[in-house]
Amino acid sequence: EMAPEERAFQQKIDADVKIEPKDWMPEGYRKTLIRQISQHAHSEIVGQLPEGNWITRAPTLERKAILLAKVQDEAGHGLYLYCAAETLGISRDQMTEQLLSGKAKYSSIFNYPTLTWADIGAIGWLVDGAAIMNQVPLQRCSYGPYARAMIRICKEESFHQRQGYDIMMKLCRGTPEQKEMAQDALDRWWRPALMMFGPPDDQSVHSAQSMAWKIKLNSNDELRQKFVDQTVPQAEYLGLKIPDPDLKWNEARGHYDFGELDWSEFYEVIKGNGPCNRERMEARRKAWEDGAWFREGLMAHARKKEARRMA
Ligand code: FAQ
Repeated sequence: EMAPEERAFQQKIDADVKIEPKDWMPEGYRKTLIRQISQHAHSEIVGQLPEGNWITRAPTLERKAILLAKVQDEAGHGLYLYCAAETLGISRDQMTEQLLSGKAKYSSIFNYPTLTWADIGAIGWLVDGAAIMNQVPLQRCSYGPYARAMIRICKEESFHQRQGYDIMMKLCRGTPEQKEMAQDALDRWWRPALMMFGPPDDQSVHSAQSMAWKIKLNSNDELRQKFVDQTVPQAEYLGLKIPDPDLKWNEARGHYDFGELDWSEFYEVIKGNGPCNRERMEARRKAWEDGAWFREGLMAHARKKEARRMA
């Protein structure tokens, strides 16, 4: 039995009326949004690390400038999303604490290493491609500040995706060694990219409630399937082979069938046992500690200004 205010709230959601920060909302809705938006923000921030690894080694000045701009965009997305989460009554410091203590997650994908330049292409093509697939529908999600943040973020993500595909094109039209490097990157990033969409629907604990609240508009498996269908022709155009012997067009379904993923690997990665989890968290911890003097300086300045105002 729903309380009257909760029934009114659900009616608004069902009618596609946006929920705004000062509107009444169930505690579970607020908590779910804080969890998802903050984890999304943390993903953008941690997501700078694998690519940042290649800024100093980009093959040309132009590639370096593009990569630098992309990584800066990710910092911007993170800050945007922290602000959206703050409208729900949590502070950025609290979110950072939750990340550093391991309570808040960030996307599994950023716990894999970037071994060659082709990985920067594969990340743009596949990781940003998956991110867009997930984020375009979120532009229509029920929470106003999150939906609006997604609009600009999606525009930038589509530039990111194209720069990645452009790197892959260049490598695939290059020497045999370059093409091999592109294939190797696809081989390593394909399955982790498919896991970005989250566990299979029958193991997704939050999906049903989040979909009823329109915090999510599609299920994890729906988006994963859409991503496979979109990406297979792109791989064919590059002349690369998707590393899945079970991948096959299914005429009756009108979709590609694809092989079962190793979900034990996914759960290990989100528990903290992926190839780079420790390194990533260490980098974030160091950034937080190294920034302490600056935060203290800001606070001291604010106190001085306040004291002057009161005098
Ligand atoms: N990694 O019940 P569900 C980017 C967790 S894009 C880690 O299905 P939900 C751009 C989940 O949190 C990447 N954990 O969960 C970029 C939950 O655990 P919890 C970020 C995952 O929330 C590109 C548990 O498993 N995008 O950064 C993952 O309904 C290139 C059960 O799962 C977003 O965050 C995972 N892959 O659905 C940046 C988009 N999947 O929280 C740099 C917004 C699931 O109870 C370079 N988020 N879990 O402890 C979402 O759409 C959803 O949160 C899902 C998960 C779809 C990720």
